[in-house]
Amino acid sequence: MNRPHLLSRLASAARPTTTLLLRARPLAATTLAGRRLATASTTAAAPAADATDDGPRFPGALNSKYTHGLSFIHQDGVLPTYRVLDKDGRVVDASQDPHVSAEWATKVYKDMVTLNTMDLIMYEAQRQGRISFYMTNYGEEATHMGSAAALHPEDMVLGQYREAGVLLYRGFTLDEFMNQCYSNALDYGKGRQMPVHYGSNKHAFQTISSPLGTQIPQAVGVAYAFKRARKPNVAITYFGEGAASEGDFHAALNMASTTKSPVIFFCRNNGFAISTPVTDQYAGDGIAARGVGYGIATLRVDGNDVFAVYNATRAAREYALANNKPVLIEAMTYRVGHHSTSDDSSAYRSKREVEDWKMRDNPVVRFRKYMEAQGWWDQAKEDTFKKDIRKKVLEAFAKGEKVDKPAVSELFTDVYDVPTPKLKEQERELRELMAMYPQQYSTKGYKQE
Ligand SMILES: Cc1ncc(C[n+]2csc(CCOP(=O)(O)OP(=O)(O)O)c2C)c(N)n1
Ligand SMILES: [Mg+2]
Repeated sequence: MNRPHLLSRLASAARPTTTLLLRARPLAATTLAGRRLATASTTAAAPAADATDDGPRFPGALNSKYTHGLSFIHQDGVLPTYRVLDKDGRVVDASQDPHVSAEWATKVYKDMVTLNTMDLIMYEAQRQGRISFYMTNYGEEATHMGSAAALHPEDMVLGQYREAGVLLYRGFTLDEFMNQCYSNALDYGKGRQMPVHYGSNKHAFQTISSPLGTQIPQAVGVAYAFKRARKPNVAITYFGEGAASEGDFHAALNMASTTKSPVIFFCRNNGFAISTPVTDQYAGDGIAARGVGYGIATLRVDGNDVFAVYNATRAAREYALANNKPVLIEAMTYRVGHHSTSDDSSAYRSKREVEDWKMRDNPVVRFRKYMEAQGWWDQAKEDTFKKDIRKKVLEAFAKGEKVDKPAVSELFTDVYDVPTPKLKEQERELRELMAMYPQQYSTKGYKQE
């Protein structure tokens, strides 16, 4: 007997018009709007349904038919990974070429190199004790730039923490990055957040928060509000495959699916949740298979391929807006750096494995090869740009380090419109302590009141 394929079963159980898998097609702008997404393959046989019967009509599965075959559903396939560029930067199928301009490609490439440069310098700064914490983005650059380039500047971003490139693409300046990492008086968060917990109203980028997964249901709320206001924008939420183990992830997917909210769930599957490899995180087919289970259009994509991520996000955005529905993208990649400056990944994975990934599939190198083949980039441009951007990052770094820390009084502002009696009491107590122990509570380097 044929073993039913989980996805095919789910697909065939859905209404004929329901679309489960988002399959990429050529991206001519005219064909994108209102496109009907491809359905999951239904070639694998499901247990024979009784065609003579109308079906049980249970409200929980209205279109289900009776069957006389007793068989459990097993997953026996793995969802494919959509890609456009091969490892040498060549477009594999011309129909998928997004036909970008030299200007588009140059910005994307330069932003990826800028991100690498900033990561290198800030990581070292933490090692030298100049900032308290940092997280690098090595290996995941294409997921940032490819997705950011496909969004509208007013689409709301709700990130996890390893998506600095999205903010960079949107125009957050090096100074703004440094002010946040130095928790100085110019930081929009007034120094109250850990480094890399960026946020910017101007860039429609909600402030990062440390507890995993909280941004995922929040993004559904944003998308639902957009829909209610008839605002032609989506919310996009980024999260790691580790965060997808949180209850919030599941609640969010179901909420988005049932409220029909235009949200893009963008999972960066980089193989690890700190030290826990994916093999210990789940036994199913990654995160994509979960989207299908919640009735959400889903696509797995090569996260090291800027074009694949770009095409996927662009199609997802158009689909979400045209249909008022969520989309899930699982971008497959590899976390090349340590989890954060608090981690040493050599304790749980071999250095050799990391080196292999760097050599075998580096998203920045892959895109550079594409650029070079177009005649848009060469070694001389690379050398000049790298030198120039390093100088700019170091200048911003030196500038950010010199700015005073926020005034002490800012510790007590903003949460409440009018400070509560308890807060006032705490401030009074703090000031007493500062007066009593001026050495220990020096305000040198802090903005004076
Ligand atoms: C609710 C909660 N649980 C645990 C943590 C600790 N923690 C921080 S990051 C992380 C791993 C997340 O992995 P993943 O979502 O895959 O993102 P990645 O770091 O790989 O980008 C964990 C367990 C946390 N911040 N919040
Ligand atoms: Mg991860």
